[in-house]
Amino acid sequence: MDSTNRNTALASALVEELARCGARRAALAPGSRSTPVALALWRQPAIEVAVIVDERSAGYFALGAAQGDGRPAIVLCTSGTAAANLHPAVCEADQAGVPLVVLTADRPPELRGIGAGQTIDQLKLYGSAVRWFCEVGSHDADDVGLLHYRSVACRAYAAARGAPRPGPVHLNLAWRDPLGPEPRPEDVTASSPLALEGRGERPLTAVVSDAPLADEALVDELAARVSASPRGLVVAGRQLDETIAGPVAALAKRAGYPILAEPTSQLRLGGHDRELVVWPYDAIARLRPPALAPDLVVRLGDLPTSKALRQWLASLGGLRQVVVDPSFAWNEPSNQAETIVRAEPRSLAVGITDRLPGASGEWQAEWLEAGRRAAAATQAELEALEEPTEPGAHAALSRLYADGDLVYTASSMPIRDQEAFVPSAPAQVRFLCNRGANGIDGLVSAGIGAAAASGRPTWIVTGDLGLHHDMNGLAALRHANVPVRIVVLNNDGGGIFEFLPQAGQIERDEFEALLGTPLGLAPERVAAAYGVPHVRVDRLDRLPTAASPGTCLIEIPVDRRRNVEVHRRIADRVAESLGALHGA
Ligand SMILES: Cc1ncc(C[n+]2csc(CCOP(=O)(O)OP(=O)(O)O)c2C)c(N)n1
Ligand SMILES: [Mg+2]
Repeated sequence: MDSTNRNTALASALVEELARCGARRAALAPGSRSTPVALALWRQPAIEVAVIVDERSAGYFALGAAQGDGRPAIVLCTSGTAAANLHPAVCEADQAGVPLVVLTADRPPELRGIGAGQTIDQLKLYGSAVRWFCEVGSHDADDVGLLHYRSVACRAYAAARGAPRPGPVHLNLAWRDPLGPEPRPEDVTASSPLALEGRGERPLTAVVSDAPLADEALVDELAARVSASPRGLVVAGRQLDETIAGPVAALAKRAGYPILAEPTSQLRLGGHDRELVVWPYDAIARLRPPALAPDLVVRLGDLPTSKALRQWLASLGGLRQVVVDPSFAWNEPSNQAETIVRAEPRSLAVGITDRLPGASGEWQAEWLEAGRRAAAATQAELEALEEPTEPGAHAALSRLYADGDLVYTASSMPIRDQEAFVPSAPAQVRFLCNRGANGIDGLVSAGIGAAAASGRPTWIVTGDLGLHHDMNGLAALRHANVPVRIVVLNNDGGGIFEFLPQAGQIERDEFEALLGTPLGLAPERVAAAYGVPHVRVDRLDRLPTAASPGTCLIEIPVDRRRNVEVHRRIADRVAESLGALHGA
């Protein structure tokens, strides 16, 4: 603890406890009012600090960092609109269940609401988006004050990590002058060793919790349900736990259930048994083949992004859905789940697998054959195309993803095309995204934060408007000491909107003005502004040589309207190849 003055003592006690709880990373934006905490973070050897000027970017960087190393990340800013700029990342962290400790500096109560500078109402600023808000208070550095700061830090860390659901917490910290480390040793009046030093290596209060284990009766009952439903599917959407892949694959095998896995489920690619992974399920679901309609779905993670899959499952009247969600979210946009299971998924999968007799294999064979045909039809169509296309780009990129890589993918078309066109493969790749609140506003920062915290070579795959939205994020590249390859699918505007009914309902000039919004962005100039090498790839077969092994911005020029056409042609080709299978 730094006993230079009251503020240094309180701030360093808070940071000391966060470090003892396990915090290893902080993103902070500059400002005067936050100096006591900024200095404490900077001087705390266990915590690596990234200083990022733009608070929106710092918030997303911390969000990515928390996903990159699985620990709560700290983000700190000064008072005023700085704190409001953290709001997007807080919303994403809330809805995606990502642990963040948000520290906002504030003026003390006597300086609020009287026209003092840089002061807004920061109390409960993020509303219901945070797991816990605390107005920490302006204490003296006495026993009561220091113990409170230490205790608040432990509680904040625990609440962010998950009690029971991970997410953001917000501590509002008011500081009176002096904000810098001006010596006032008489300020520190605490005498209790616990208040002054805490517990040494260990946090003042360690909060011990774990996802609940399913009891035997529940496992029996779920296993009976799976046994009674030979036409079942495992459906896996975004989730962060790579260790469930093996047990879930084993469950699927014993049950005879195909696995429809979005890349962000961490189940589509990897070293686990992927024999039952059917990756082109988006193309299959568009056709709604009656022979492949399931009667039971066991779902892990979010519902996959594919609208075709969501709509097909929702249309199946008799379908029973079991959602495994240990984090106590209500992650059930279909409103049709029969059961939500609050239990640790690995041991649940093992328990169910052990109780299953084994399956006949006919059902899975039909699904696997459909998957093979859809994959072959997709590939044939992509190979026939000369120019780069968005589906082709994702397929080509996936061939470059190597063991240990991290791929952070933007909302809008990139996340959808990744889901539809990245084949299952053995490379051990971690897929992240901002699909809690689906914003396009912080992808570059989040990707770089994930790269910095994970130490994995990283691919950030974004649209051109996504790059535009977060080009400030490129400034954070200096905090990543691994290669970060930023792939920009440049279709000059919002390509996703071309797929909307509005595209056919309004005049083209209205569409371009209101939705297409071409900016004529020149990625090479954006890259140059931040000193990042830029390469444009006009033919996908040049991608492997163009993608340098180091940090770079790779621009792939594509066409929005042509993209719609390519998607339709692939869908038609898959329909033909599956039609033959199902006699349509
Ligand atoms: C912060 C935020 N603002 C607006 C939107 C609405 N929105 C969704 S997709 C999109 C266009 C994205 O364009 P781009 O990044 O180029 O990707 P593309 O659609 O071309 O694949 C917009 C504006 C959003 N999701 N998030
Ligand atoms: Mg675009």
